[in-house]
Amino acid sequence: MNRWQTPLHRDELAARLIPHGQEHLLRFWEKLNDASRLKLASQIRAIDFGRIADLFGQAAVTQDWVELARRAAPPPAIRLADRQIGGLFTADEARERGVSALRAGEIGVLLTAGGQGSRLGFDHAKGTYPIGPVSGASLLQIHLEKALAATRRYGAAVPVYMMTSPITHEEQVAFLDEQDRFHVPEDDLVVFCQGTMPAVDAATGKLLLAEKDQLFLSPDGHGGTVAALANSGAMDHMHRRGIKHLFYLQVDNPLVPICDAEFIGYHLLANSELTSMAVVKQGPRDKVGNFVSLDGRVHVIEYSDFPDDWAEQRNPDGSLTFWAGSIAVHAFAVAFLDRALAHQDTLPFHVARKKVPHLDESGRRIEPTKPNALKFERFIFDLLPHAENALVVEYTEQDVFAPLKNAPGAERDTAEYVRQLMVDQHRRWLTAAGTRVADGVAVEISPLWALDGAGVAARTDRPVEIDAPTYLRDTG
Ligand code: UD2
Repeated sequence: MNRWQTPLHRDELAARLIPHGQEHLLRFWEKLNDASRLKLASQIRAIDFGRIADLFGQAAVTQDWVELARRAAPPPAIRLADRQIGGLFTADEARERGVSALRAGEIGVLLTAGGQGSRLGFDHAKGTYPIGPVSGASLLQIHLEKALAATRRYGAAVPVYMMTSPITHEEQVAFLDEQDRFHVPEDDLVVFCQGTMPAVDAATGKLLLAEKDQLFLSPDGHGGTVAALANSGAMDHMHRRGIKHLFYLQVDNPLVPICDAEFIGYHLLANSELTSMAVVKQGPRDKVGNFVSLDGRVHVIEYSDFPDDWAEQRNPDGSLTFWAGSIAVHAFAVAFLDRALAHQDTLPFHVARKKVPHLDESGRRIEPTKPNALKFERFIFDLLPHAENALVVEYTEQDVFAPLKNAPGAERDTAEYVRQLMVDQHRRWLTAAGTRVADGVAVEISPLWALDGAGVAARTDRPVEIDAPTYLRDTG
């Protein structure tokens, strides 16, 4: 008899569960084979039941966002208009500073790619979505080619730290292998998986079983990146490679100007530990987080938590007082992440009510029709109030933000919307450089052909005229 079959082993698990009222997790134990018992036991052992009980207890005490929002002011920011008139630092100074850090090999990329395309009706890891308007290139290809293009431009490697989730990890690793990791050198792409949190019944706080041998677990939010960087060894890799700052993005937005030298430059010149890219919200209810300043610290208040009357406030010129929308692009000082890790509980958990399918007492699968469970997630932007000299830098939305989030038919953020914004951007770059692009013709530029408008202008082999759908890329 191996040790997993001994009654003692069941007792040991029960002893862990009973004090927290979670012994129902062993309800099907007698029916499980060895492998299933092993699986369930290791999941139970990984859970801090005391913490889950605390989170369930706190879930009823909701954060008073209204009170917080009323104390908030717009965040410290480098606005586009300031940059035109010189401001704190000029755009040229910032670009120069950013370029020198890139040339010194101090910058890495942190890409969170744990999400699935379920909201899009795409049953795969979102990063594998073929978004390229002409090429059909995946989101991952576009991001990795940008990092590779930055490596070539600045003559120093820009390693990419890519976070997957348990549901998307194997698929994305296989996808990258099939595509020869888009030619990113072995030591310049570190793929690591984020952690999970159990879901609990919203009424009782009891953990839910997805299968007889399997807890219902879901990704712990993009705030889980910090712990996952450390647990996976990615943090050590960064230290070994001398990476001092990370350019952070989420996989769903192919317009992100990865390693934009000007953005990195502001972050460095301001001695900021965490700098965020912002766009001017088009309307008060835009579905982006709001950057605000509260008691001298920068915070993000999610769109769903921002009270309407406060979001609708306007300046005398008619512009929104709370103008700064978060597009989930940041620069982090690695030393700041080290400090955050030393205080593991820096990031709070947010509670979301969701529909979670599970097994009932008799082992029957329940597919709830309304939210029945609580899920717990950490958000990366909750690090902002802990950062010294945190800063927001304004960019023009059409240059930096086209996230793929919605299925066809939605007003924005659909595949069609994202492709149109990509084509518009590439057309603007070509037209500014002197190429004539016929009306209505789709044109797409591979980041390895040109990383940005300056890259397009520098191409001496740029076509004079484009009158059919074209994908500009290096074939050599
Ligand atoms: C996020 C921001 C919102 C705004 C918007 C911009 C939150 C809570 N809100 O809204 O303020 O900036 O993005 O696009 O973040 N991810 C993981 N693991 C996780 C959860 C998320 O890797 O556990 C990644 C995932 O790849 C996804 C991305 O983060 O693409 C964004 O997550 P989301 O789609 O849940 O966030 P959303 O659109 O509600």
